[in-house]
Amino acid sequence: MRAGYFLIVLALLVFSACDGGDGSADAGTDGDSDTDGDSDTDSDSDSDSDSDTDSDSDSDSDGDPGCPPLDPPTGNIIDVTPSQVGDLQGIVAGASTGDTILLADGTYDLNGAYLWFDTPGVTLRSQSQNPDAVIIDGNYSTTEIVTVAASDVTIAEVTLQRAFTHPIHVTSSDLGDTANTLIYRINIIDPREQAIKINPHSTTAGFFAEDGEIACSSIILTDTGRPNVNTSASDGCYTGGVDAHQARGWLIRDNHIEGFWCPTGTAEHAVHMWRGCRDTIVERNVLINNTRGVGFGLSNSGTARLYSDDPCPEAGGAYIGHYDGVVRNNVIFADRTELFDSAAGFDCGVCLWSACGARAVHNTVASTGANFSSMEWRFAGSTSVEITNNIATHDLQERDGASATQTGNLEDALLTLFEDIGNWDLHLQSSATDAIDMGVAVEDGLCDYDMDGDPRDDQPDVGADEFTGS
Ligand SMILES: [Ca+2]
Ligand SMILES: [Ca+2]
Repeated sequence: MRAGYFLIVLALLVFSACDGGDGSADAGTDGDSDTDGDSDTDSDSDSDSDSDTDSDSDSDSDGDPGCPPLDPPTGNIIDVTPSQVGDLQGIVAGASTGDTILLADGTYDLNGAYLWFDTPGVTLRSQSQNPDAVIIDGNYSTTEIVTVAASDVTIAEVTLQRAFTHPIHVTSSDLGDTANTLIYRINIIDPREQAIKINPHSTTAGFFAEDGEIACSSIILTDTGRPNVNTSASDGCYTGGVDAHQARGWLIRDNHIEGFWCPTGTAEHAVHMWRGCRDTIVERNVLINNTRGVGFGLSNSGTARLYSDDPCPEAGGAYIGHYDGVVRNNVIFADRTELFDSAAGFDCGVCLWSACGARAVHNTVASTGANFSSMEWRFAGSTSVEITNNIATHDLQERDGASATQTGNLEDALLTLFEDIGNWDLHLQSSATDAIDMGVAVEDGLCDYDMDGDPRDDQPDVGADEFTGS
């Protein structure tokens, strides 16, 4: 069993145990969720992480590095215990490059304090390496729990819950880009707004948040947290998973993102890269019961980052929401009646709007209820994409004259192709002859491995799983 497989199965088991379509959408409507501080928690699933590591070590771009615990800290270590929570904001502000702030197990009630990282090369992580055991609680009074405004900052192996706005905000500064942020093996629970916001500090300075990684993390909006979502901002459901503006070179891999929908209004995507993002790789994520799965771009006009090397000349100057990038080996699944019955429903699995040169390869998009589209590409002129070897239980859909090259996809697939959808196991069954060996060969390096880290064979299977008979 490979690392990725183990991780996904474990995540599926844990998450299904706590939220497996039990129909309790109204469980949290009493609004008291912020009084106790723990109820939600559950989650974490991937925390275990099992160290398996193995990970096949290949150096290919899409090889699976797994989710092992972070390497031991080096350099200066600042030990902090929950009793020091009142000093934590100052400890972060005063940290020097190379420092690691090592949090002992327990709950850190910030109660309005915030952690602002404006010195490069500072790390915040748990001593135990157990993300479930270190809870940084914003109690819906802290706005942004963590702000990253300097390069080479790492946030790892902790839980961030109940931010009034964003649990993590990565932003450039007036001094320059914020590069190489690493967000690794964390839990984010019940953000009131988008869980991880990434954007420029200034619209005029020309500095951006670049080359970050979000990996092996769990980002969940629970039924308890959903009634607390900011409904006064755009679309009446101002929340989502990862929301990046004008960011280049981000890797978003091996995360579990779940529950981003509202009864009314439209939640932002589980992973949304737009306003001129570029070269994003989104791979091996499991996205469960969200209004929208992966989005590259959104509108066809507005403020967007431009690039001097003109990476999409074929658009002739049209507004571009996202340049290039790859969406591969993701599992996007919906099975909650409450989501289907919500105002926005399950809207789209992979949503490419004003996306120039995006490639969606070997994803599995499945749903037990109707959606608007499993995958869609929208807006003429600005959107030209490749849709290859995906499996979808519903439609792959062109909108508004967008252009796509479609090869090797299986559309309107039956749910019976999958191993155990009740437990969110979207591996192929041995009987899935509509899918096994039915894809087309793709170029080396584009998708050499599947969601488990299994190598693709000469006759690739459609979807995220290469069936190996296990
Ligand atoms: Ca095959
Ligand atoms: Ca496999």
